[in-house]
Amino acid sequence: MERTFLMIKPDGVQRGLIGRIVGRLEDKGFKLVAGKFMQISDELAKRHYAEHEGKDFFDNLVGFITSGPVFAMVWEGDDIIALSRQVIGKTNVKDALPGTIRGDFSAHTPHNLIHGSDSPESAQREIANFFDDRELVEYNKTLSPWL
Ligand code: RTP
Ligand code: MG
Repeated sequence: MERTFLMIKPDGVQRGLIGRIVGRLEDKGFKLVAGKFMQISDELAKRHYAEHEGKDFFDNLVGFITSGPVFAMVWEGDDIIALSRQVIGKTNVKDALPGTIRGDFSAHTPHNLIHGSDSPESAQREIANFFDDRELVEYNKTLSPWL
């Protein structure tokens, strides 16, 4: 079982899409492990997006992600890192297919509604950036994961 860090960005919060985006993740069958509605500091934003430091869009990206509250989450499932990025859709809205969160709800890059970790290393780092271990809830889903 794999874990990933998913975060509804300020545009998703402002547009009132938290419920529908979380619903897509629940519909897929992923298991929610942690969730936190919060305002990201400048320092946390820079740490979260450290891989993009030095790129021309970095300052805009930090400004965007700190422009309002976000809904940070940890989810669990088999191959969830790759699978959740499929559910999310491509970074550029022109490439994000209908049926994906970005394809269905976003019309403007880089305001693409939700972040998803891109590798096990990123997931581990990003989860640790946002959550203490004791905030990750251990429980069994009553149904088998494939139901
Ligand atoms: P994310 O990290 O947010 O899940 O998105 P991603 O993996 O699909 O895309 P990534 O390459 O990691 O880029 C992070 C976020 O930066 C913004 N961005 N702007 N050229 C640009 O202006 C540009 N490129 C990327 C997007 O918000 C993207 O999601
Ligand atoms: Mg990324």
